[in-house]
Amino acid sequence: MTSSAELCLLIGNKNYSSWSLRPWLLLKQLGLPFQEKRVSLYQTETREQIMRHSPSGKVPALYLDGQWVWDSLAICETLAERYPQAWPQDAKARAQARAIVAEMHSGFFELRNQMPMNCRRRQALSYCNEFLLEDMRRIQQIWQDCLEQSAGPFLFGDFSIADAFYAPVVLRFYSYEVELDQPLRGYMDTILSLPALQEWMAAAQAETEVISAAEVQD
Ligand SMILES: N[C@@H](CCC(=O)N[C@@H](CS)C(=O)NCC(=O)O)C(=O)O
Repeated sequence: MTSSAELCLLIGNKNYSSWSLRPWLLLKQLGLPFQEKRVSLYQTETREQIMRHSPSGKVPALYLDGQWVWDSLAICETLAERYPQAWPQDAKARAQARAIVAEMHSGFFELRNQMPMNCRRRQALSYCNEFLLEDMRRIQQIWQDCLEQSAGPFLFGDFSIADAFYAPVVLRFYSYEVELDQPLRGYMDTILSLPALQEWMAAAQAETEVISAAEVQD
């Protein structure tokens, strides 16, 4: 087991950094105390600050057991080796969770481009093209299937890495005022009411940097 005192998570702006939110939320839900090091993204000095810890030049990165691990999925998998409750315990559910996490990690480009995370936003898009609608449809199908199988309240019953990966989508749907029916609305409420997520959103509200949607690489 890792001594939690050694954990340090490098993150970007809470308002914009959807990748940072994933391991941050997982650490919180696992109940692991950790230090937080925040860099302000897309500034002149940003790359140099990140490169001190994360050779990819991207956040998030986690320091544990004397080494830095970068990339949100690699961080969550590394934590799951030590805290197996991070994945569903049933092997079939775990395989499905890994599949939908991989789908999130490597896809949904229209959603990322057209609905970048912005916790402070509260405004619907004026227009959605068919590609964005397709991403949104697929995500809703994923949530529907998982919640039907698990009966909730999280995608696989208990909170898992899958929820950490889809939490930024919940925030996007909330910010861009996407209306959903039950049980998806209930799932959004479950995520949005997590004390940790409330803490993240409050910190995002308090941030002062403003980054244009075109600059954010989500
Ligand atoms: N696949 C990476 C993506 C990380 C990523 O793109 N992070 C963005 C911020 S949310 C970043 O660090 N951008 C800084 C830059 O490109 O200069 C992960 O999962 O961690």
